[in-house]
Amino acid sequence: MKLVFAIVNSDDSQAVGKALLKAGFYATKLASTGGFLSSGNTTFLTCIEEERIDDLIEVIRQKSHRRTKTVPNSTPLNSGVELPVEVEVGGATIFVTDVERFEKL
Ligand code: 2BA
Ligand code: 2BA
Repeated sequence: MKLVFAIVNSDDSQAVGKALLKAGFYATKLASTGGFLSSGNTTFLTCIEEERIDDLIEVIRQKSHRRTKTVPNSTPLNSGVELPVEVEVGGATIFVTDVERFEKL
């Protein structure tokens, strides 16, 4: 078994959650916060058989979209003016780890 962590933009998390359920995946949703933008995102944890990982990632890919966010620039110009910068965020950031043991009691 593998544990998939999928960090999804908050704007996509409802669509991702629905699609996972529709495709028969079990998941746990955690409310999380991006360290850089300090804005909310959603982390889906799914424990699944290794051979189903690609199907899971495909479902998440279809519902997650890349978008740009404008954020204040922490390094002001010589003039002291702080020009906002654009940062590209999402679709989803996914990590897969091994699971030593999986039980439902
Ligand atoms: P945030 O940390 O809020 O990052 C939002 C976006 O800001 C990132 O989008 C990336 O484009 C940019 N960014 C983040 N850290 C940066 C840095 N140190 N220098 C320059 N730009 C930076 P994504 O890469 O799509 O990441 C979206 C969210 O996924 C992140 O939100 C974070 O919560 C998570 N994430 C991404 N990569 C991760 C990693 N290697 N480990 C843990 N969490 C990660
Ligand atoms: P359980 O299987 O006992 O799961 C209880 C909670 O444990 C789940 O809450 C979820 O948060 C977590 N969980 C279970 N299996 C997981 C896994 N493989 N990976 C990550 N987290 C896992 P809910 O999602 O609210 O589900 C409540 C109950 O609804 C489940 O009880 C199960 O009986 C049923 N269920 C959930 N997803 C289903 C699905 N895709 N198809 C059919 N039944 C589902």
